[in-house]
Amino acid sequence: MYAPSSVDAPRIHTPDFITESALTIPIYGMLGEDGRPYEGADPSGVAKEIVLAMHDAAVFTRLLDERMVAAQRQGRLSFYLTATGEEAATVGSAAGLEPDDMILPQYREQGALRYRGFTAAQFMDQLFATEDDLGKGRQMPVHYGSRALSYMTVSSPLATQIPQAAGYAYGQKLAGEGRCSICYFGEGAASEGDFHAALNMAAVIRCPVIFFCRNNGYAISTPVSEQYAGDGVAARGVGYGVRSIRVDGNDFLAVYLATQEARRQAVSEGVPVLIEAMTYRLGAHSTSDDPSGYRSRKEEEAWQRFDPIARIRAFMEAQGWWDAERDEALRQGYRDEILAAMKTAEAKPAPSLARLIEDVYAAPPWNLTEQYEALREQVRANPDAYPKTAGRIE
Ligand SMILES: Cc1ncc(C[n+]2csc(CCOP(=O)(O)OP(=O)(O)O)c2C)c(N)n1
Ligand SMILES: [Mg+2]
Repeated sequence: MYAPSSVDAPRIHTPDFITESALTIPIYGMLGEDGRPYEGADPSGVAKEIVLAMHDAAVFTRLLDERMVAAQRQGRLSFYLTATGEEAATVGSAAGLEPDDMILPQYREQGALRYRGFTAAQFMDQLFATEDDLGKGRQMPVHYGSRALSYMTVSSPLATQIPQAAGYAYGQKLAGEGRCSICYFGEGAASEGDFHAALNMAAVIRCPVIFFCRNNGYAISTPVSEQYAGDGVAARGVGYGVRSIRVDGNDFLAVYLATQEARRQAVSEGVPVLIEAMTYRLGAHSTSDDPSGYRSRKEEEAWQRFDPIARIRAFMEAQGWWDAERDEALRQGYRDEILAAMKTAEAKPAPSLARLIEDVYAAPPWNLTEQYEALREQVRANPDAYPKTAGRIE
């Protein structure tokens, strides 16, 4: 690498610009569409238990998403956001980490959280804002967080987590913990200034962070063709001096192996690494969105055949690891567990109203206390408008 002033840089004598297509990054893939390893791709480094664990977490996530969209349609839940089609990207990457590595999510990474062991009950306590919600009911649905599972709470403003991840990883390096952080974000969030600041900072001060981009084709209704003209997000990493790879985001094995290797390099060399996982958001952006207004059925159907869960199933079948009875029992068990957890959460009390102003300050300052008292009076005076909270005033 040459500094601009380097006397060693080779000289050219015609004004040859580097073309915008000079860097066309290939895609790292292990499994073809049919679930068979590509010729020359060796899947033997991925243990059967890991494949099963990834598959199971992805199936749980898919079923959870289906059930919660239905619950939103039934008016039981205000909002939900599915990860359908992106399970290999989130679950596969979580599997490639160590359990103590910090995850800084965007919001569509419930698969990673599930892989770490978040239970159906914990999902429901957050979604329904019960008194057992780890976030004390203060966030809108899908803003999960878990200290025990090293999963930073989701932030709604896009790209918040990207510079935070660089800083967090730098702290881990200074503490000599031998850990790294992973930061998930969409290709849309990579248009935010914070993405650029984070990559530059991480490269210059050498932070052991994995920048994991889920390139799912859309930022709500804006397709990637209207988002950037360069070679995606991986090419930007190279520009900042961050080693970068593009992977097939619907291939569990490739995502797992790439993340494992990224982790090894990040921790052993103390450097950032960027992974761009090419995938497709099969569902709507959220339950507030209707994709039929901006993309065709044909396009969606074309992507169905890359479904990551179908592909890992085909791989398992080819390995002789598939057990139809186990699969049926697994799915039925998850469905029952999710439904039961939802019913339990719906019947649980809301957190006490006072939880609203805790945790930011050691003791709530006068202005928060004043606002709390006004709110308390409002709830007291209109109990019918706040049926869950009315009985939860201290
Ligand atoms: C700073 C900011 N701007 C806009 C929004 C509204 N918004 C929420 S999600 C989203 C699209 C993000 O797309 P992408 O990063 O590709 O993630 P994906 O939803 O595709 O997973 C937008 C514009 C926001 N939350 N924060
Ligand atoms: Mg996107």
